[in-house]
Amino acid sequence: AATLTSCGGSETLKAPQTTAIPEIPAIIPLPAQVSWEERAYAIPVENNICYSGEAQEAAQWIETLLSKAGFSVSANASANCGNWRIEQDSSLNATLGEEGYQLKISEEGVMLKAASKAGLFYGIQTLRQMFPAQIESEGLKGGVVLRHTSIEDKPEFGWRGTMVDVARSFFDLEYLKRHVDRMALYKMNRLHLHLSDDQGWRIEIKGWPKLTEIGGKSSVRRGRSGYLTQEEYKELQDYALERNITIIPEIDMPGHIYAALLSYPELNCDEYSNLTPKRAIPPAIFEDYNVGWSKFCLENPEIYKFVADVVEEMAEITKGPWLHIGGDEIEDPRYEEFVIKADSIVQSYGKTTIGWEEVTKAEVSSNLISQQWHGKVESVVKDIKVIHSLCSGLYLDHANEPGQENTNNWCKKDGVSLENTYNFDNYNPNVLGVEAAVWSEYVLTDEMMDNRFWPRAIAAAEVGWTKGSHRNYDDFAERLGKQGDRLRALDINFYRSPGVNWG
Ligand code: TNX
Repeated sequence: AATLTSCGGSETLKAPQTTAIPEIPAIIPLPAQVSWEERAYAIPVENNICYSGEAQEAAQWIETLLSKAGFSVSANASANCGNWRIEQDSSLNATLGEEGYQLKISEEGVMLKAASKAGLFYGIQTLRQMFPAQIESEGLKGGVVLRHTSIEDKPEFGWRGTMVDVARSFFDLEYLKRHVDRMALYKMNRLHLHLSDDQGWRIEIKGWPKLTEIGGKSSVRRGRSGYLTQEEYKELQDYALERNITIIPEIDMPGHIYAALLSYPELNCDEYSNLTPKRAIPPAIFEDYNVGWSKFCLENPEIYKFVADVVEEMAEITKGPWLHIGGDEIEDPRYEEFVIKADSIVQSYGKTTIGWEEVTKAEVSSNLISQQWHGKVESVVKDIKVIHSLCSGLYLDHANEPGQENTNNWCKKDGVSLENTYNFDNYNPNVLGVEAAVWSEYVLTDEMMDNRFWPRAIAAAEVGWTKGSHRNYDDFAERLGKQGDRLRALDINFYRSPGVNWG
């Protein structure tokens, strides 16, 4: 029990750790319900993790956390034996939902409960944010004190994503894993990869090898080329799934397709002659920025063989239920016919189609998901589900502040500020959630990609997780500033957004 605290600053009377009550932690995203008490729990030197149900993975994550913090740990598959108790119990679904959790810190230790692996994982991310930032880098030598608390938390939206454009400039497996780690810390759960575009093709397709042999070698001017092998894609996918993140692959069709046309000229109508501007023979790579000029030869039924082959291989290597067919920025009388056929091909391989909002001009299946980017398309299918990526708040290739170089500005001339991202509010029952996107025409290095995503993606994470009525920008900015140390410890090249005290 806590005993003496000295008033006179005597050297000999050292207050026991349990009396030092840590500051209220700045958790992001803000939990649904949380109460902090004026008491502290000092983690003992030796720890015993007990778990029940399917909580072994969660026990391992806690073990990792505790060892980074300098404690010794043992784990047991039995319910009630130690100071760390983790319980997976599917019947909690009724109260906590698929991704919710309950976390209690008291004099007995730490108790974490959830209906699923995902919920346990998120409880651990909350806990992780209560530990000092040094656990993210060099680690600690013990002495961690947690504040007593009782948290009951679950997300507002099931879709909390980011999109990385790996097509204009390539971002490799190693970077994407780091990106996944950062998303996980903020409880994001969907990673959309824009795998093909005019400037490059980034995923190995075994039946059409030139896609990567030729299309994988180009990029936007000064950008990076390359591609993911199917093995690398699967490795990333498993790494992400361990962190409750599902990969959504996008093959953008029937426009934004020049890298495939370059690799297989027969997919184009009459050699290259119908392309404007003409990309004539011998096939020249496209490293420019303009969009909306390339397309498949939509009169040629052969293109559907290509679509089916690519969709089949992507469906085979993808564990999540979704395939994204792109569908943006193209005018053609046969566009709608293409979208309907591509949607049914995707469904025939057992997946649900996602497309950029233009696809809903066509009479697509009602389970197709529309990803809105400018919110201007009047969908012909009623009650279609929507993912919000509205460019005015969620296109993070736009400048952090007016005048930032190497950014797009077509949606908002002055850029997309942290507050613009945070204040996104456009709920209706069809909204599945939000996705923050970075297009890579001008994003050529890992450091630049970091700078575009962070910290604005953290704002998007809170928008996806925390109810609108609980959110307040000033409060968010204050909590965010307190995470500055953690972002630095994680070696993230984040943009020091103005108005935030980064510490
Ligand atoms: C629009 S919005 C695009 C991309 C560009 C981006 C640049 C959408 C679905 N497509 O092709 O990279 O603008 O900001």
